[in-house]
Amino acid sequence: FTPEAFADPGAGPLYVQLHRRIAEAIASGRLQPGDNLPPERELAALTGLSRVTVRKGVEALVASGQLVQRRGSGTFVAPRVERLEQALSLLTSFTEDMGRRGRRVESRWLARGLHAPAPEEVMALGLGANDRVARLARVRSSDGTPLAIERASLPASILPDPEGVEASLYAVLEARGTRPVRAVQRISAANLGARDADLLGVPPGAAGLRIERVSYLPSGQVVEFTRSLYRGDAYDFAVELKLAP
Ligand code: 16G
Repeated sequence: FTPEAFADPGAGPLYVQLHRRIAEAIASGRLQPGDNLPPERELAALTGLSRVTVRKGVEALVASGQLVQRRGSGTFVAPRVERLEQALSLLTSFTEDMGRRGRRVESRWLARGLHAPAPEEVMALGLGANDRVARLARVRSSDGTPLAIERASLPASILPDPEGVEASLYAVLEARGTRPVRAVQRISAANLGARDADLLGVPPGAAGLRIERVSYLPSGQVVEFTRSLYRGDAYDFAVELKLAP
């Protein structure tokens, strides 16, 4: 652990600079998961910042999940998340995917309600002029680790009561006979902005996977238009390929 780990202070309040310098040292691998951070007093001496500033910067990194504090033994770089391999060929739900692995599912709701649709929702869902849209936005976690932010839009005719979805959306749809049977999914690379990174407990700018899913009923009616951001450090998407006929 060297002072060079804290090169280039950048701009902003001092504690934000410290936050950024430590976050960058973690992102670049100069600080490794499990590394012990020097005590507050030493960090202050190393960086030339006051102990109050150091404490604020470290607290912000603990809050965003990049550092962990263990009483009595100090502050550590958070352990790397276990990677999950996710098959791409089956139309499954997050709850089912985690259940199959014997993992717990937690969802933190960001928003849930009926709205006037945005133009891209009108397009994706094939809505009419007066149709409303049900929006469900949540951070999806498993065994305490946030893995993805999902923002689902459904026609209100399919989901008139978004507040009624407590856990699994697909379980609610299944019970009503409107579970999708087909979907088109698009995956692209993204760097996570500050807010999304914070929700996922990773440094701002960390690698993410943007996934868009449009799913359909057998009739061809669109059920959901879901935009998700998955943690790039947590997911491997796998698909089986067959020889072209
Ligand atoms: C998956 C789907 C999402 C769907 C959700 C339902 C992807 C990228 N997304 O996460 O489109 O809305 O499952 O999950 O696979 P739930 O039934 O657990 O609420």
